[in-house]
Amino acid sequence: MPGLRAPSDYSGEPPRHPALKINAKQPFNAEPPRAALVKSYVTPIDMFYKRNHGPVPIVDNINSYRVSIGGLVKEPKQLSMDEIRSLPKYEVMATLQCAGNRRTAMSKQKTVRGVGWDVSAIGNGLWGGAKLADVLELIGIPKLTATTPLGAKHVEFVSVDRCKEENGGPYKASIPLRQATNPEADVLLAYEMNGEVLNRDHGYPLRVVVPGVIGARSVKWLDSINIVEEECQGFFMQKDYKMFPPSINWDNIVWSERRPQMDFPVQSAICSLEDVDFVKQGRITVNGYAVSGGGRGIERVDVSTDGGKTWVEAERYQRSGSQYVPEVNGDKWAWVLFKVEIDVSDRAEIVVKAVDSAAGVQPATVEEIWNLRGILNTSWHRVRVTNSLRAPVSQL
Ligand SMILES: Nc1nc2c(c(=O)[nH]1)N[C@H]1C(S)=C(S)[C@@H](COP(=O)(O)O)O[C@H]1N2
Ligand SMILES: [Mo]
Repeated sequence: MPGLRAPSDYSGEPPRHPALKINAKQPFNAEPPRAALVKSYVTPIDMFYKRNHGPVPIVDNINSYRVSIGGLVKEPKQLSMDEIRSLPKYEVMATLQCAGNRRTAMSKQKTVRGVGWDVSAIGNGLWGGAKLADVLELIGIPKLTATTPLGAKHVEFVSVDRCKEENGGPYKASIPLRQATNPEADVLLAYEMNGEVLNRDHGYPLRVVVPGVIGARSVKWLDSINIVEEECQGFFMQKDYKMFPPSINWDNIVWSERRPQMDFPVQSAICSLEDVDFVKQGRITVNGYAVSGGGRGIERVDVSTDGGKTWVEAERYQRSGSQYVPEVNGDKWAWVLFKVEIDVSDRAEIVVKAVDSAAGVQPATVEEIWNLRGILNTSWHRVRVTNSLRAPVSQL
């Protein structure tokens, strides 16, 4: 019996929390309600967004599961779960964000292609597993040092799930070898999430977690790892998840002109309010998240109640009990939650924007970053509130 296999239909899908908002059933794509995200710094597993491209793979016998490591290596190897578990275990707090997070808002500007997500295609997890750098060392690939040549090799991750985009072939992606062999990049082969055995939706028995990088590169249900000369040629690296300028449409697109998106830029969203919400006049608390890619911290979160003319700074926090100082005591791959008390009068447009530790800021509007695949909508997040039930929503 094979260790890990892909079913050809959706009859064997795992159970899921009924509160998830389903954006597509087959393959299963769902996100929690916004308000659920800010209830805790670490996102509960059942409230973590699920982004699949095919039926969820099945493990018949975990003892026969092996991950193959091959490609440009002297001695290809097959590792069992026991062998991976015998390597030092690391726990990395990292936020996973789908590049399509907030796509629905981008499609209001002009139609884009892809699953429609609200602001919750994101979650913060505590991932437990072996460092990829340690695994690669087992097959004779040394860790990154100052003298490592700038070689252009890549590490490709291949799953077993059947995706229509790959013509029924498996999901795959790659990262540069320099990142894979750098222990400080914290790339994991994770077998635990939030202290529990990884569940099926999130990649059981083994997934890659590439912190600070769009979720698409964190391959689930890992089957093989290949050292390759060029970056992975799969659909999701070459014909998807690339950031094009607003002028590019489906008639003039040349996919090879742009590189696959890796790090994600600074992002934030309000989670305690829906896009249009009725609130009592007076003081309210606004909560949400802010995060940046590449290990950059969140330097500031600004909130406005007048559509962006004036701003107040929100309080940022990660784990409770200690003050968050980016690059000093923060979880560098994780989001910060923010909280601010504001006064709302009759009606207001509440806006949030974050600033990362490289002074990266979010664009004010969607126009300037609109792209046909609808990725990386990091425009200021705006919600409108009113306390007058008589005001028609269209007039807000
Ligand atoms: N094998 C496999 N890995 C995958 C995917 C997939 O469909 N198949 N989806 C990717 C995308 S686009 C995202 S955003 C994340 C989602 O991870 P999650 O479902 O654990 O939240 O997994 C990535 N890894
Ligand atoms: Mo994604």
